[in-house]
Amino acid sequence: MSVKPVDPWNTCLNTSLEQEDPEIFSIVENEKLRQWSGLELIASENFTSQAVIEANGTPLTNKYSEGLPGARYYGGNEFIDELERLCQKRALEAFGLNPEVWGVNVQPYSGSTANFAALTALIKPQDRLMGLDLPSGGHLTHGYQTQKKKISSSSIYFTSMPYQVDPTTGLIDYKRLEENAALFRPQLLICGASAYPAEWEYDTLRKIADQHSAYLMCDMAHISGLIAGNEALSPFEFCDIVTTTTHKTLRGPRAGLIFFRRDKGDDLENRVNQAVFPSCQGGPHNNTIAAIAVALKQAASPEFKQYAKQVRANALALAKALSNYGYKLATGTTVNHLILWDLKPQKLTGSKLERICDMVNITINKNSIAGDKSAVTPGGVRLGSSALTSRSLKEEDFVKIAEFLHRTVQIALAVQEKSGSKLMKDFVAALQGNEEIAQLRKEVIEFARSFPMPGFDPTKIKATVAI
Ligand code: DSN
Repeated sequence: MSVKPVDPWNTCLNTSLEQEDPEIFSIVENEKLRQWSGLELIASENFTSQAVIEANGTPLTNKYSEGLPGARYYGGNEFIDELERLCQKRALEAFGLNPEVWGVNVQPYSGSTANFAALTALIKPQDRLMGLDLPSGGHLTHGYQTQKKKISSSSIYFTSMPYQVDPTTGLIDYKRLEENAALFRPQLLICGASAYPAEWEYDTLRKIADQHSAYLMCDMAHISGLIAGNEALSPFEFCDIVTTTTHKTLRGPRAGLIFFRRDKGDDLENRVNQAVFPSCQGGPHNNTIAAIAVALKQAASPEFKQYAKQVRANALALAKALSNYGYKLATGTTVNHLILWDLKPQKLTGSKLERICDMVNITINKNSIAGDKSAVTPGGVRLGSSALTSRSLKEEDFVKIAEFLHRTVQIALAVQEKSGSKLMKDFVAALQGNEEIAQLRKEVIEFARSFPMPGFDPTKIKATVAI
């Protein structure tokens, strides 16, 4: 069969990104070079697989499919239905769930939208919810507000009261939570966090929720890969709703999932599905759903269990090595993929360590430590092991990373001293031209580039910058 020629004004439709848009192409290539040449320690990030990246970049992006498999608003969805059903099946399998007890909506665009849809499904505007406070390691979407401002839609549209960690232990104060819940009488209790290096007492949380006939929701985004790999307790036995992103420890594309109980008798299935579409979203991103399905298949494999185990072993090795240098960690250790490093004893802010780490190609983020006076200048940083474990680093490599981090802190302290000021601008000015930083950066790049890169071939990068 012969195919008719392309209209001249349409030739752009079949041209490669490199030819069609060199500007965007080079940004992508430069970012690949950055990812390969640095140590990625942001606890919420990961390096996804080539298969996930391929699925994400498919013509499935062309299709509208509002509704659910078998009940769509537009035609032409026979393959999209097959895709979404397969993704749902794999999501349940990855977490060992019985399809008679649990169902899942795989359409949320990401974690924050999944959470807002879950709140929309579970409670009414102005109803009361309790989530872990952001300065205690909780997430914005679990009801965060400050003294002056309701920050998240979860505090704007609902009435929120946080629970917190005990600043001396770094662990959730469940007793105080129970007492406060007795006064606040929440209709929804949310567990899950962005920066909590300890396990959750799901049974205690269920008991507190039951005292108020409240729903219990878990946002397992940070640890969903560990749960799939049986390296963290599963929240499913105790919760009514479980949400997650798919791109953190789960190592998929950027998206979200909402699991709902089918056996509760109050139609959570319909309420969640309606909340996702039409209440909060429009058409699902089918290319992303394909990529989630690929990631979930990988997450159910025996190899992924080994990965999850190694993620924890690496985080623990880093925690021990930092402790051996005398540093203070929230809770003193970690049981998962992340470490919350309290820099207050060093009299260094998290912002300063983040900035200097950027200069030596170590990517971390500043983070509040319980008891911090200001969220703008948090007293610590958060480190995570999931991304570098995907690059095949092992415990001894994380000990080496602790050494790099220790050297960075020492340089930062010397520079802070020299600048004669605590101001960030003076610190940044004093960092310029520092030879120790240049030397450390060289060593970090060499070390980072000695490990494989998931998702793409680092020898084929066509960067337009030198790193
Ligand atoms: N930004 C993610 C995190 O760091 O935990 C979640 O929104």
